[in-house]
Amino acid sequence: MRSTVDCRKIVVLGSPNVGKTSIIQRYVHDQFKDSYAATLGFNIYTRYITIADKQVGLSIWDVGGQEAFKKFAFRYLIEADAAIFVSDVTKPETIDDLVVWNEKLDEILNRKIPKIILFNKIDMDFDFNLISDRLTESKARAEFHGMVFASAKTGQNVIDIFSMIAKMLTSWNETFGVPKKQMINFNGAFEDRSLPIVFFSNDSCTWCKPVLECINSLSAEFPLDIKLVNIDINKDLASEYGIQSLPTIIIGNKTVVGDSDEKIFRSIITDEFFRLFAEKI
Ligand SMILES: Nc1nc2c(ncn2[C@@H]2O[C@H](COP(=O)(O)OP(=O)(O)OP(=O)(O)O)[C@@H](O)[C@H]2O)c(=O)[nH]1
Ligand SMILES: [Mg+2]
Repeated sequence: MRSTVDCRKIVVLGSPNVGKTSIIQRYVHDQFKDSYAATLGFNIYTRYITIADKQVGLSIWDVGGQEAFKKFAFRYLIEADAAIFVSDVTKPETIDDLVVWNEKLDEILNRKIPKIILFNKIDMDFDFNLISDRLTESKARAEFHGMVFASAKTGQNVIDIFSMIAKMLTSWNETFGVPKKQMINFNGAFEDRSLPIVFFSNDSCTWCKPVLECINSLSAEFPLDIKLVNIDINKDLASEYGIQSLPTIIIGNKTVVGDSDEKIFRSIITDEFFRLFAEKI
């Protein structure tokens, strides 16, 4: 019997030691190992996920981060449907490698696919400032469609990475290179040239409050149309967007999961504002 399951290929890329294998192991087997064994070449994992009542098979390609494996990039990047770029929050310099991987991917694919930046190891001490400085200077920033702060060790926000990718794949618009569903137009926001932002939270999410304050403070600089969605009350909207962890913030067509800082939000808002409105101004 022929399988009718829709299968998609996701490539996981980034510097050595950032936790690519660990993130996949956490997602696929719910396991974590403290020891490090470099991935030689690449390994493929499979997991099925249900999106909008449809089963999607995710074929997850774990690519060894060592320099030598870049030479064979064509072998594993070809026909990728989505990419996860992994960086280590304790080593901001690992953001630089994402630009290199991204260029390789674009060169081989020659088309737009959903891309997510994953900041791993948030269970460790790290300096948000160093991350945001590096990210705002990096060319990789404007290229991604989602950003998740996660930990393979604790499992925090790991499921969001793959459900976000699966959702994007099912609503991907080849022409515009954006997930259609995320082009939200609340209260005529586009007509007013204000940037739509949807902030998913609930009453018990105390750590969501400073993040919301941070975004609110940016409305002095940018015309923002911020819609707050309490997921306990708006259950339908939360399930339509597949919200798993809080806060989840949709800014234009970019999604951010987890804590972030003002500088990162400012740079995402600037990117999205210009992408959506620049040619119309
Ligand atoms: N504290 C902490 N350590 C982590 C986390 N994720 C991975 N590690 C550790 O980081 C090291 C590298 O993890 P790997 O998953 O093997 O890294 P990789 O990116 O696959 O490395 P390459 O295969 O060489 O490209 C291991 O010692 C892991 O235990 C995390 O979220 N928190
Ligand atoms: Mg590995």
